[in-house]
Amino acid sequence: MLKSALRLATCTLALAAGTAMATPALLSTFDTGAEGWSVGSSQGAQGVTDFFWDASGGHPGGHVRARDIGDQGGWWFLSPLAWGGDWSGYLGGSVRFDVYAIGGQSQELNPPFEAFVLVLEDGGRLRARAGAGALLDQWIAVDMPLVAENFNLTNSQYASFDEALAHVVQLVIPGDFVYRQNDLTRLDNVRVSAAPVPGTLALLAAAAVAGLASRRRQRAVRP
Ligand SMILES: [Ca+2]
Repeated sequence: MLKSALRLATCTLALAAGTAMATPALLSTFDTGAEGWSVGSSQGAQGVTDFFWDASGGHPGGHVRARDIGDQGGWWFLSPLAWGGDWSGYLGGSVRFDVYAIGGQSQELNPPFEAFVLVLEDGGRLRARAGAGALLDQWIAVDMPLVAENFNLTNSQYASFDEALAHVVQLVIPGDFVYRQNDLTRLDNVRVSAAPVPGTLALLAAAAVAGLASRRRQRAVRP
């Protein structure tokens, strides 16, 4: 009896943990297409080429990829404009993506993968602060919490990170990682998630413990 009650409590806790996980609000796994993503560069259409959706070679399944044309400037992946809007609900959540930069003729001067940008309605930018340089020839998971200390607000009229987050136009993920190389870069599993609801897990865990105690009482009064 106690075993079954404990099992019930364990199930309830597992359910609670699942409930507390943030549901991805924006997600591209590229399993059936490019899902509205595109590319851009500092030289317009002259800086990037061969953008296409590949049904395999992702992490896993499909992914999108592109490469440099020239050796100057930079290029990047652009989210669908439908991803823009008020991101206030993602405050404390995170931006995640998997990126794979293929090393070619050079391994020099690798900027970090984490340096993605949120374009804002007033033309300003929220730039993710990044640390280490890129690691080439392997899938790298970037996971950046959407909190003020991780971003620089530039060229914007918005007073704070929180205010700027309410005016997002587009997510821009860099694709150019090696100076003066025709970078070939893959992108997969882009995910923008809200923070878990605080206290949900604790409340449901408390409910599970209360349920267990109640069953113990019921057992005690049985003949
Ligand atoms: Ca995929």
